Amino acid sequence: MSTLTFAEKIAQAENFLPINGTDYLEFYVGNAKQAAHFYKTAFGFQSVAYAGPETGVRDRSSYVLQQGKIRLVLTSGLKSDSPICEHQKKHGDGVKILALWVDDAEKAFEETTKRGGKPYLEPQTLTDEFGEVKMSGIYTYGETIHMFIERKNYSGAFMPGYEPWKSDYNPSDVGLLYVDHCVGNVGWDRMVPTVEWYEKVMGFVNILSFDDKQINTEYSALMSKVMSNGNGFAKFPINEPAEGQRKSQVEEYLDFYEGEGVQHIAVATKDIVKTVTELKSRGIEFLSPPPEAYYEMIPERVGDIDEDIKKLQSLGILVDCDEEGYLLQIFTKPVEDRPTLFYEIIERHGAQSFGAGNFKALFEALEKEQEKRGNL
Ligand code: TYF
Ligand code: FE
Repeated sequence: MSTLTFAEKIAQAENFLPINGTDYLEFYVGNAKQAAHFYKTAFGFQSVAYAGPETGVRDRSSYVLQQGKIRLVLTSGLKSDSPICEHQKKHGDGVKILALWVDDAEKAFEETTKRGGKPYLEPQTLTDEFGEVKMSGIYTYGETIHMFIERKNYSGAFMPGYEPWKSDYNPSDVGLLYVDHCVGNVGWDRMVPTVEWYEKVMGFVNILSFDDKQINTEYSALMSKVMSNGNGFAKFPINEPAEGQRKSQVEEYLDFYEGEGVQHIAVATKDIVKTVTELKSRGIEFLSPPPEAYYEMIPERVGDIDEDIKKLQSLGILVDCDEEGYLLQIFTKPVEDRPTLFYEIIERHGAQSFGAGNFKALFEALEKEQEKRGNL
């Protein structure tokens, strides 16, 4: 065990790219209109803004949704020759852009590209009557993009080009608050270069690592390293497949996404029991709960927790702890037909880790699903 606390590790990050948090996550999907309905109905997101032919944007439609600080943009291309449609054809629905809120989008672009970041979008200023938004972007793993968004005092719905989306259909939220972390799956032998890329290009630090010996029980083998920026507001764990008895879950992802990409988005709640109860009632499917014995072990493995263990068990919520506290987490099944993107719901009580104590229980449940798909 390392003697540094998470705060001490994070403080070692470089400071050339100050980040205030996640600005938005943009998905390229086959049918943004229906995807928006799903995220409203099932996940409780609220309608915020729209851009498309009706607002003068010819080649795409984008729906902006929000819950707490989490902002999603769901985008579809409108013609088969659109790069958005090409992306969707290859990868299926998936996360294209992890947008970070920065103070200076131009400096973010300069600092990262001079360290080797591959340009995606040169710095641009978008203006309308509500102010201006500056943005720039670079490639990270696969075809995934980090966009840098600077919005000093922009007062419009989302950004220039978008109009407020006033909908008569407004299902209630489910208590989701902010993006806790976004995990990327990379290919064989791509972990080290990707970690080095986050260190060199973004100034991030590696705060936690799991090698295949820790994660490879008899279950899906993988390696994982968590990268964080200097204030912990941007955390990107990176997974690489590892050789095991069975096909790695990361490899299954790579096969079906046809490349590297975002594996899961972890969203925080203050009341996981309430959030998960609500999500289930709206049709969100979660991985099957671990066996009874898992819950019997919690008092000795984790110690005292505020929640009723029976309640956690009835919902299949997992519990883990580290030196700084405990956390509660649960994972959805993939939210599309390809076994690619899924969600994690997480409630932290001090713990800054990612639930390594749950890997065995979690991967057993994951593997059950993988087996049903015939991909072991
Ligand atoms: O973000 C994490 O590292 C945890 C654990 O397929 C995890 O949520 C790792 C791999 C995976 C699912 C969860
Ligand atoms: Fe996670």
